[in-house]
Amino acid sequence: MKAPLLHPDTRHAAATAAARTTFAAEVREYLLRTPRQLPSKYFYDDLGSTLFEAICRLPWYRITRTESALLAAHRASILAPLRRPVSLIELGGGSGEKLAILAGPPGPQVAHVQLIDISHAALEMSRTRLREMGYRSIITHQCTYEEGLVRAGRHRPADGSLLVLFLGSNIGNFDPPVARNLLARVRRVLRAGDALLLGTDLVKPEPELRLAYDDPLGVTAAFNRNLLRRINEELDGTFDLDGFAHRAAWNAAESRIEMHLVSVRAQRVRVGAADLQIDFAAGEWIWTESSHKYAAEQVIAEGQAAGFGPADQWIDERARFALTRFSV
Ligand code: AVJ
Repeated sequence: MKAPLLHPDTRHAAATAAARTTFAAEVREYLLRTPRQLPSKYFYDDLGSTLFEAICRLPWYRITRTESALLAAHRASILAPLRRPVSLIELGGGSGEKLAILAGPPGPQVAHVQLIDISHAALEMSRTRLREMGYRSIITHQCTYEEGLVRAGRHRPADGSLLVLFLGSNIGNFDPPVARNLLARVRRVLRAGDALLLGTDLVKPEPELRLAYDDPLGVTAAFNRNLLRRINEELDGTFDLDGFAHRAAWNAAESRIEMHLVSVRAQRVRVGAADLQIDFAAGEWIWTESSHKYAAEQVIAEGQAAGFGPADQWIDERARFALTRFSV
C-alpha cells in the first residue's frame, strides 16, 4: 500500500489531535469512576517528566539511586548469560540514565537500542545521551508499552539476543492482574536465549514510604498537581490548583502507596474537551497513582506465572529494592 503524501508537520498534527482525543476520553471515563481517578501515565508531559527527574534526585526517593548502584555493581553478571550482541529494549526509561549504565559504550556487547516511552521529552533525553556515547542504532517508539512491544518486536536484529529493561519499579503502577498481563506480553516478544530485567521496589517501613511519596520540598506534590495543570491547558479544564491537596497514603491490604488529590472545599470543575462538569465535595479525592511494593520472592513468582523461566536476583537490603533477571 502506498503511504499518503502528507507533510511531516501535518502527520504530527494528526497524531497530536488523536492523542488529545484519547486523553479527553480517558479523563472523562476515569473522573466519572467511584472513587474518582486519573491514569498515572498522563503525569509525563514535558514538565511532568522534568519534575519526575527532580524526584529521582530527592534524598527521600531512593529508587533511582539504588537501582543505578545495583546496575553498576552487577552489570557484568547481568549481561553474562546473553548471546552477543545484546539488543536492549527499554520500557518507560525516562532520561535513560540507568540504561546508559547497563549498556556501556556501543560495541560487541550492546549494539542496538530501542526505547519505548509515552513521553517525547523522555525519549529525546535518552536518545541524546546514547548518541553522545556513540550509539548509532537507536529506534524510539512514543506510545504505550503494549503498542511499543509489538513495534519493537518487528525491529529485532537477526543475530544476538534481546534484553528487555523494565526498571524503576515502573511495573508498580499496575494492578497485579494488569502487571502480570504486561509481563506475559513482554514474554511473547522474546525467544529462547532472551531475557527480562525487572526493577521492583520492595516493602519497607511505612514512614520511609510516606517520605518518598510526600517529600518535605513538595516536589512530589507539584508532580501530582501538574496533572491538573495539564488538563487545564490541553483539555480546557478549570481546576483550581490551590483547591486540591497532595496526599500519599499507604494501603497495607493492597501493598501499595496511593497518591491522591484531595479537594480542599466544595467546588465545581469543568473540563471542556471532555464534556465534563463535576461537583467535588470537600474532602473528596481523585486517585492519581498506585505504586505497588513487593516481596522479593513474589517478584519471581509473578514473572514465572507470566511464562518466564529461571530468575536471578540482586537486592539492596538497605533501600529494599530488587533487580530480577528472568530467562526465557
Ligand atoms: C515512575 C512509577 C516508578 O511509583 O515510584 C514517584 C512515580 N510517583 N513519586 C513511583 C512516582 C511519585 C514512580 N514510578
